[in-house]
Amino acid sequence: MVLLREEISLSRAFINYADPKNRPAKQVYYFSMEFLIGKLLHNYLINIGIQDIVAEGLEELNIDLQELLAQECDAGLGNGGLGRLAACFLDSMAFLGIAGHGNGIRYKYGLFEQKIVNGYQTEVADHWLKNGYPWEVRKPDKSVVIKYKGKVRVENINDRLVFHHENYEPVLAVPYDIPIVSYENPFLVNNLRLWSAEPLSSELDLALFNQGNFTQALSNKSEVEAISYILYPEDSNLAGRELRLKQEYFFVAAGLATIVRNYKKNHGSLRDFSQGVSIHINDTHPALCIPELMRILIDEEGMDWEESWNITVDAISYTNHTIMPEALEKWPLDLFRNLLPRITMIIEEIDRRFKEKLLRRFFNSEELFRSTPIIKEGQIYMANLAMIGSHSVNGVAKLHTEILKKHVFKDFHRIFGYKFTNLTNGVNHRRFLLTANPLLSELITEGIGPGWKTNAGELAELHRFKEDSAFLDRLAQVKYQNKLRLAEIIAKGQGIQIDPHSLYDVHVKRIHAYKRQLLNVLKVMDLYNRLLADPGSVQGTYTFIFGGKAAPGYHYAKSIIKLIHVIADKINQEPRIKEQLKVVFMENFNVSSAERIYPAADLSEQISTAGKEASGTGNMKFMMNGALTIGTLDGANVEIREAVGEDHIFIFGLTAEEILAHNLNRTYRSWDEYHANPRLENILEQLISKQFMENDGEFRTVYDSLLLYNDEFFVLKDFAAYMKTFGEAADRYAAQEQWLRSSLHNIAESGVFSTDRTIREYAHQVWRVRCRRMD
Ligand code: 26V
Repeated sequence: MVLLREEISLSRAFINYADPKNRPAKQVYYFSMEFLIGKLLHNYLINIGIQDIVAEGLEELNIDLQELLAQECDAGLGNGGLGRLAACFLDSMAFLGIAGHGNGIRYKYGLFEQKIVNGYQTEVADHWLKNGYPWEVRKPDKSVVIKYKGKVRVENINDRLVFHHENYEPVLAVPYDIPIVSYENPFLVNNLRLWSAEPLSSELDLALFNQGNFTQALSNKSEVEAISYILYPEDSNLAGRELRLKQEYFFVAAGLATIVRNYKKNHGSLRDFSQGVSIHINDTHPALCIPELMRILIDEEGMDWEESWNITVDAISYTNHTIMPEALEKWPLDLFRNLLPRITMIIEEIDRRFKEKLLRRFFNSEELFRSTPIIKEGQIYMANLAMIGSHSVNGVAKLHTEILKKHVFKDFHRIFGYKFTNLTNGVNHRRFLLTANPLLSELITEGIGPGWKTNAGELAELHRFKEDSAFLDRLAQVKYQNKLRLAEIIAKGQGIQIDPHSLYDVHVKRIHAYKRQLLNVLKVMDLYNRLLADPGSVQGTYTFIFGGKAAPGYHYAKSIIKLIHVIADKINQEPRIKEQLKVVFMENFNVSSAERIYPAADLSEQISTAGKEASGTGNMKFMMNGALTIGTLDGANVEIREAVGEDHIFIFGLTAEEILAHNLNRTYRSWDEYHANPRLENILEQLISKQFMENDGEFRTVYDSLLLYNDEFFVLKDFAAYMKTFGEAADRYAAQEQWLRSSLHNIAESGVFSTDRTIREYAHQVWRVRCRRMD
């Protein structure tokens, strides 16, 4: 590993950045609170192109490369989709020759490790740094002082207001750099910079220490270190805690300070800053980039408001990743003012000027005045700040962007229509296909050559083999081998024997009511009931695989995990059906286990309530690995259907529009579904039956959510359609050759979902930066 790092720095030495032709036109900085990077060694070996030679060398030393790879810790500095997308983007930016760097937080503890105890999720701290991390380089000389609290003194000097931030509490931000190596381009290494919080000076603590004030000395230190201590494990509910806001300002201020410092070193002045720098904010968590850049330009560079504002808006772009109202960030103004007094002043001024302009342009539209201001009723709305302070706003799938424009941000769309674009997500196909599925990758390369690795669109050439039964047989063999591998992992991990010939129906993602793992559970219960009542009523054998973490305080999601385990125990032990159905919950679903699961899946469950899942990216990873999707018309499922055609995907359920109409007109009554469907009625009663569940009414809240609270996520409404469509999928699977053809068809059409495509779109449309790798 040491050798590798030397190689990397060696490769850097070859580039003369002083030579303008080597200097990338523009630097892109991707600000994200989360980077779910997973393991890196395998990725490095593949990207540098030395996997085989390293494997051979290790063999001579009697070391198995796979075993070695397994030793690396999985860097889980993210919750789910948003964080993994950021990691895929870094890879594709490096591949395309964009000077694109990540900027985030070096959490001492990443996303908790999930341990299942008696069917319940428990959380264990993820001390991923405990044995050191070989890929990071600490850069203490590039540290930055971050200022919290204190007071702002305003002075009038020569008719100019000058702002002095005094009596602040300083925190030292120390960067750690992780190299992002480009695929097949050893000369291009980008940087992921993660910031760690440390007390500014040990002397300060020492002074307190020497006075005998030990407790105070230590508590100052831990208060500071708390900032980069832990990743918040909530991905859909903002607790509005001060520490989280501290984290947000921390990596924003540290990142911008170094960017500005570098830029000034190379260009002298900041006048053309936005021509040389793009700052992308991944959701609203880094939205403080807007007031912080304004602060630097005004307070430190002495620019006037107008010029600073133009530079800021021109440099910054924003991606929205969710429309769930409870995940849209808002903060109490008082909390803000106390923690970030100068930043709050700037936000107030941005808000004041925005309202002033609004009044001039839309003087008679009350609705606009109600919805768009940044500060309302004592709260700061971060999405509104992000909309107003950036030149580009994008959603992450076509449907999602439409919902943003027509509903969630419709008033902003009236004002800033020109800012809105759609940039459909992708996944890094070199990680989730080339690296994660070597058998399939070899088969593809044998069939169409290696070009798909650098141009995922070439996967379309696989269509040639649709009628080639020898090729389809080999595709089946590859899938079987991958299923066997997963069966072994499951047997070893939880002692459950699954049949690799059965249909693997896989539902892995964060556990959330809107993602409707419950709908899948109801399906499994129904199959179970039918099989018990009439053994011939269900054909085929099935393995239902679930996986995913629940936010620690999200009780409903935790009950769903328990429910899956109760049903799994019941089914797996039932002698009359255990040969036909199996249910497995994969503990601690993370990037590494995902890389084993996707290649082994037959059916990909993407069954969120239409309109709720912004895009989804697991759906794309499954598709690339030859799984067929059963899903609703939600997020990028819509575009997967567009790509493969409706014969090669199993779509069911209400559309986003229908759901909207039900909500608007209050026309949905979940009791009607209950009464209309005896099978459903039976399952629901089983949920609260002490005999059936063998517990004390533990799932009453789940039952109540469906009936007493009128089933907010339309689980019951979509149940019948889901069962019918699942039946169709099962029939297709039974007709193996047809299934294989569809599977190949999905792989062939998956190229468009590579982040290489997504990043090219960002580069052209948003960042206006050239890709050095030609289009
Ligand atoms: C939101 C919040 C809300 C407040 C507390 C902390 C916290 C942390 C993370 C988030 C982000 C949730 C948004 C998210 O992960 N969205 C997912 O983004 C994926 C990439 O665009 C997309 O595929 C998923 O559909 C979307 O749910």
